[in-house]
Amino acid sequence: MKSLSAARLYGILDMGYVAPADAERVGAELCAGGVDVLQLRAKGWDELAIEALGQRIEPITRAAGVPLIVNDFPELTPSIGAQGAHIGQDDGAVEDARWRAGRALAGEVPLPLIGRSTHSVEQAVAAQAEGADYIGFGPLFPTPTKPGRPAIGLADIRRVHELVSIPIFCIGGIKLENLDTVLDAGARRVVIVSALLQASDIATACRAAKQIVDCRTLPGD
Ligand code: 3NM
Repeated sequence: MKSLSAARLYGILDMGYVAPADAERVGAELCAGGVDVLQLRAKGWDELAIEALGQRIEPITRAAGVPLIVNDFPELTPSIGAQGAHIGQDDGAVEDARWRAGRALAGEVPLPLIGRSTHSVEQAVAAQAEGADYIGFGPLFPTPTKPGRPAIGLADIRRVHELVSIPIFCIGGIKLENLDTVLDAGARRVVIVSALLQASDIATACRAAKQIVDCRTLPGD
């Protein structure tokens, strides 16, 4: 299984962009294209439907050695067989999410990973302090994938990397066209959603993004 600490490109199977019948194909294309982590995000879906979808996707991520992260519903982590869950600012404490994601299994399997969305340097520092395994940091640019959330721009990327040592995945409006700019601003890890899911060839777009991010990675980074 790929490790979170080595992850550079985080993909999201966002069901706002994917027809349910295409979920396995799109998940497989993202994995084939080289995502290092895959999140299942199905806003507005009920928990039972997300569980069933997750159970369809998990064999694909497992075969690819890609950690699978469930958005919003930590308690679905064990029944899906996912590696962890992602929560937002309003979703309670990280430790609570980890407990719901299967703390009872501690000692038998690795503890579930818990990621937190952060939208400022202060929130990023707080997420690390409360034990998050990684954070999202954004949205850097306005994005149709999370409408209504103000963009935070690129100015704080260097500072957040100085203050936070857990993996930081910059997110929001990142595309192949602005990826170099984002990396120039100090990002080392990125999440790309619509620019991959709306590409005419998802795996090829993914490989191109992965190559750009990987070739900026310094030895020991
Ligand atoms: N979370 P795209 S931005 C799911 O800032 C999500 O917390 C964000 O999608 C945050 O790559 C975002 O299409 C959407 O802009 C990212």
